[in-house]
Amino acid sequence: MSHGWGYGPGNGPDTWGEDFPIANGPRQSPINIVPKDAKYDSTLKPLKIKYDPSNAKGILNNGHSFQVDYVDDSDSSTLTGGPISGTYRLKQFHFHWGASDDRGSEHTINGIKFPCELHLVHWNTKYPSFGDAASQPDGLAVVGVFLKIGAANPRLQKVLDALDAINTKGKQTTFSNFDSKTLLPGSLDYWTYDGSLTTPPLLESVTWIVLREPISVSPAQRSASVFFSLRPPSQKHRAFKGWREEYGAPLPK
Ligand code: SG7
Ligand code: ZN
Repeated sequence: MSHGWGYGPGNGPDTWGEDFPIANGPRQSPINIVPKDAKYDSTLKPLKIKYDPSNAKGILNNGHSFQVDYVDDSDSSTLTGGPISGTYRLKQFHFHWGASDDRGSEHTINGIKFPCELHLVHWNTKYPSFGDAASQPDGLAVVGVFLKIGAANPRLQKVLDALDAINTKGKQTTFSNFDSKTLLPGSLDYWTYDGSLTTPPLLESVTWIVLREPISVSPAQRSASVFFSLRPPSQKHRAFKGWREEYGAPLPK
């Protein structure tokens, strides 16, 4: 795998372990979430999310995904509560799209894949920087949101409109005044487990918080991102290897 990791036939998830042995580690993500096996944990708190739209800085095509980056030099955009202790700052959000509507998400629910999964990445401010936090067991907290095909989602449009400007790897453009809280669903019910980054270096530093309620994206909006061809193909190799116990906040039946 000397040419670097990716999602193609020769450098996809099943090969990542060659350069990143942690791929076979004990807390690798993503996982298949089985709601009926999740244990209700009364000590889990509600999520508290405070995002300052003026912290949005730019949108970047990193070659694997596109991400919206935030200024993170103060506690103005933070995640607290839920399963985490202390304060985590928003660093960026990004999406994982599939090549077709029946795949794309990294996590699955009862084996079901969604066409897309949004990840909001936060780092623990008990460490000096994102880079330092990224290798610590309690360094990162990522909120995962599934996207389903349905009604057009006006809150996503500004992100999708920016994609034309970043259609090749390494391109970036300014992206300002965006409230990422508007991307979240109405309910903040979640499943949580201790996991990892889902791309190399696969560091086992992520407290995953996967929201139960998906948000919607219309077929037309979906195609705006598909031309982009940054979507991971199926994540079958590692994603659904095993089952793991999750701990959930109260979820309606
Ligand atoms: C995406 O997913 C990028 C990465 C991210 C990775 O490929 O957004 O971000 C950067 C800065 O390259 O890696 C360290 C990090 O955030 C994995 O993130 S994820 O586990 O939330 N999917
Ligand atoms: Zn991700």
